[in-house]
Amino acid sequence: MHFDILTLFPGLFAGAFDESIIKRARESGSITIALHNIRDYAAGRHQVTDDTPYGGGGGMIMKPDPIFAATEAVLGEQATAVPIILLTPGGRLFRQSVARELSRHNRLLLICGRYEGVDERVHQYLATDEISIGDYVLSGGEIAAMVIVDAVTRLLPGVLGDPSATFEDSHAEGLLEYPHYTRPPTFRGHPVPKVLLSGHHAEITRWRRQQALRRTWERRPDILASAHLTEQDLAYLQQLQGTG
Ligand code: 6GU
Repeated sequence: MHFDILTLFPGLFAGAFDESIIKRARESGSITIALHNIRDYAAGRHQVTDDTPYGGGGGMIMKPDPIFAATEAVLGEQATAVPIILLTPGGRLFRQSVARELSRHNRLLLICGRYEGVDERVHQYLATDEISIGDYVLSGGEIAAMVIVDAVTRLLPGVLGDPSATFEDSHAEGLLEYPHYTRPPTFRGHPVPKVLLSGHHAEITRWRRQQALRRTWERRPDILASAHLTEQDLAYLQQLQGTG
């Protein structure tokens, strides 16, 4: 996977891509990342990238011409084949299913907008997709771009050592994750649940499933409806409703 990231603040990305899983994915060649400073594509001696909004009001708006020029220079011949994703609070919500969808491409171009706004011509005539990472306000799309690069990279073949790790993760299956424990068996008086020390694998599997169901029911009832549930899962949830 190749990521092109268009931003006014390439320095924000230092660090995020230089540690842990992303670092290893880059070293092994699973991904490549190219940062492009939009300012380099702005015309004139002052290389202006934003301007005041037509119609008045506060804030500065990112000008369309540097963003179009940067995109066209970066993509060249590939301009039609690569998703051009504008990171903006008005975009479709980023979720695991979107990460999975993006991971099927071999190249993505991410445009980091600033919160105050990007000229509408970029939304309408350049971007092929618009994504938001949640219902809160960020100063710009840079952190959203990091989130997308991370979530997509973990899905690429060979990036994580153990393929079962991605499958069992929260959200991958539509449920929150069950609780995890490691040594010591009792920490400050708080013991690890006995079943996990029992060696009964079937019971452990059942307990974990029930914990995942309970957590999801308690914390994210909104995602339960679209989870893949068995008859047994439904019976357990019925039981929870009764005792709840
Ligand atoms: Cl993609 N951009 C900004 N500025 N704020 C956001 C966002 C994006 N996603 C959530 N909040």
